[in-house]
Amino acid sequence: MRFVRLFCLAVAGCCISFWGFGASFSRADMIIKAAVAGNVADSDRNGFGDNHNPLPGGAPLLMSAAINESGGDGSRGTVRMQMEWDISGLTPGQVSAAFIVLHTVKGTVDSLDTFFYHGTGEQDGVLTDRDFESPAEIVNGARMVVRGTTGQSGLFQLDVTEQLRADLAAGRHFFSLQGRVDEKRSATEYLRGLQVCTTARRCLIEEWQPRLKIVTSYTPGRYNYYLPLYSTVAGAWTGLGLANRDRDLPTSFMVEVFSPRGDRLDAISGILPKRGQDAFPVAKGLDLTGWVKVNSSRPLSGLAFVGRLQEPAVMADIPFVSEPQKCLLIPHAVVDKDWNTQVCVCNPQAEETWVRLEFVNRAGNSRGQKLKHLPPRGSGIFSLRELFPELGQMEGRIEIRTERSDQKVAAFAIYHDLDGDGSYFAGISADACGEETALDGGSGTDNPVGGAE
Ligand SMILES: [Ca+2]
Ligand SMILES: [Ca+2]
Repeated sequence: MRFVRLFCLAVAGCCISFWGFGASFSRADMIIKAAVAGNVADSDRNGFGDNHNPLPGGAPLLMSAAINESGGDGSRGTVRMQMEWDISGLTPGQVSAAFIVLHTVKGTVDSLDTFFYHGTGEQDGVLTDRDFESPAEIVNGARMVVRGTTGQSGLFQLDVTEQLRADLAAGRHFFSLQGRVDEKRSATEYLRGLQVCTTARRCLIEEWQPRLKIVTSYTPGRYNYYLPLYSTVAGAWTGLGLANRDRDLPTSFMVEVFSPRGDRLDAISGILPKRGQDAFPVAKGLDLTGWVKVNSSRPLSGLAFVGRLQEPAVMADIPFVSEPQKCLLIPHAVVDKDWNTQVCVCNPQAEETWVRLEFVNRAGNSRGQKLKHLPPRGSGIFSLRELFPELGQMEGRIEIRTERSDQKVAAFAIYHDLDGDGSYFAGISADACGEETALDGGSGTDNPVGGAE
């Protein structure tokens, strides 16, 4: 019996028309293009810069941090990517969140992770040799890994809210960031990280130059909602739809996109008119998965669509979770030769948590349980096939419980076929467990809730 097949949505046309809603009147980000972004290098290994890209100029179009490089200006010895933005028009109060957006292009020899440092160089909007050596602090959690095939372009974003606020408070006029690979890695071998577009004039697409994206002046509201899953990995896309439930007042909103490790990767803010609605993609181009938090000043109704454009095109909807729970129930879970179930759990709290995933068969008997760690503001996707390999075939339900009774999580499951072409793909919402509902007097009511911050 495969009743869930009825829920399958294999509608490419629907996915495409969704993008028609992408141009929105309401979202309010400020974009500052880099004053300069290019390579600076130390060719004689004395710790001081001695060559740099001749920017502003027509070339080079791409930069990358490297060691033991041999080449022209900016490409000899130990090479760092130096980026500077003019922030003289900003005040600290304007910055609710700030992200650096880098357009990447995978080169043939790219292999190393790139790390990012803040406060580097002479902060003057000009690329000079001395930009190489100034003291700098590493931006925690910012690690650009090499993805994709040669020539493939992508996006990398990092949260620099704290760093930008500190610079503005100190009265700085330029914000600077430096990309470096592990410079102790090898004494002789040429190794480099992922390529990033520079500010060279010949760069045909201006949006590909490094940008500082700022969410301005957002005042957090009292309503929080959670989407336990988004994905933009391997051709997947995620779109978010929001509706203001208030018939009399507009609402402000902020959408925050988190990685499974708990790093905030993006934020989008905006205003919805009374009875208004908006829809837009999240994490577009980031090639990542994770979870989403939505905050608003008035109550919202909303959902996400996650899908895949390549054939077979598939789509599933993910409802908003307004109240995280300490016990959640996935009412249908199957693992066999034809089917798999993946459970997505997010931890909206600022502290780590442990969750116990228990498989209960159709007769109501526990068949096994596994304990999984979720970092602060992190999430996990657990394939039941991989989580319970010892059980082989499974049919029943999954219960998810936090180990500590004061901690709460949100969850969602994806149920998909393995034997066919992958077009059977359904989302399954997690319900509060029965005992939870009884204790808490029901779920799905309007928050504010206590589970978030
Ligand atoms: Ca030198
Ligand atoms: Ca400089």
